[in-house]
Amino acid sequence: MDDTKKIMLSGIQPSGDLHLGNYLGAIKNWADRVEEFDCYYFMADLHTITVRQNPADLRRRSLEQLAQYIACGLDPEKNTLFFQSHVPAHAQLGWVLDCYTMFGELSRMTQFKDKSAKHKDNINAGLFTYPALMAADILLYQPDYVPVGEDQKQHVELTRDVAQRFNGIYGPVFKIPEPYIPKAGARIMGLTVPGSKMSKSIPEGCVFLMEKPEDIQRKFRRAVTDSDTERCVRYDPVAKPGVSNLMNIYSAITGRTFEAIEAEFDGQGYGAFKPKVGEAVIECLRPIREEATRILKDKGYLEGVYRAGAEKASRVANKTLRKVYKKVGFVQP
Ligand code: ATP
Ligand code: LTN
Repeated sequence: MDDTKKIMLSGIQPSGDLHLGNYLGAIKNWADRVEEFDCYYFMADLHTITVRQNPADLRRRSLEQLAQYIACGLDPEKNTLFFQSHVPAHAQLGWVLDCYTMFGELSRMTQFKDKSAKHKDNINAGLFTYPALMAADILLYQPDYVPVGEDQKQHVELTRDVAQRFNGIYGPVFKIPEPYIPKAGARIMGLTVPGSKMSKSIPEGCVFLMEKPEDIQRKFRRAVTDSDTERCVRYDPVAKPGVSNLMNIYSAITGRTFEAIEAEFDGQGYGAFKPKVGEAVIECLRPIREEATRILKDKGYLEGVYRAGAEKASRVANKTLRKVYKKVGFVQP
């Protein structure tokens, strides 16, 4: 490991199949920055049980997610890939940080408000204190950057506040991390409801990484466009949220600017544009799907990856945890 490299860390909950929003908002950026950073990416399985999960599905999805991380370009030789539950320091530091995170702060978290409205019959304590565990996930590795989609910015800001509070009491224990949010793709909206983010909870508007090409194309052909009379491809998220979202997807995949996309489809209607975006997405996801399917068959390989990942992650995480335990006054074992 090169100690001079900056550190990047992020995680995704294996609570559903990975989708285009996860890929463009988060994973693609992780894979793009591999050479520059020392990178840690994990499956946030501890977080998933804040919402009730079927155990067999959770286990299957967790392994699938690891295979998909690798297929998206996260080479396990260059990135530390692991399951959060395999590194006990997350839960251990999570508890400590629970005691340095305020009730009022947690009450303001948008994700808590959304999820408690969605799961009224299971508003458990873990759902509420989840951001303190996320702060622990991050701070254990002393990262410089946390690459996430726009919706997670609030949690990274809370992490910074908690780290500053802790450092204020005990001295400089934690590095203060920055959220790292992509310019294109930070907030992909649903194809059926362009007013809300693409999410597995609205599957008709959500494109999954492992989905068949014909299903992806069908979703794009049915994508909601706008009822304005102009009907031309122009970026205007307020007046034309549906088309602007498709442009955002196309831009994130092809690297083209909005002006270039407007020029490419000049004089053509939505009918020509939608399948073109569909095709670009299909071609982008095809190698990922094929590679993930191949990797998933090799359980021995996956096991090797996550064991080595947990070992490396534990070494780094335990170092921070020991420092924290000492600072707060626990007797050394
Ligand atoms: P849910 O479907 O329950 O809202 P999710 O699919 O958004 O969950 P998360 O685990 O919350 O999944 O997100 C994983 C990562 O993907 C986070 O960094 C998040 O910011 C990013 N992300 C999720 N959805 C989008 C989206 N629509 N656009 C851009 N980034 C996204
Ligand atoms: N809260 C995130 C997942 C997550 C995460 C993290 C992201 C858990 N721990 C640490 C970045 C860093 C989510 O729900 N998408």
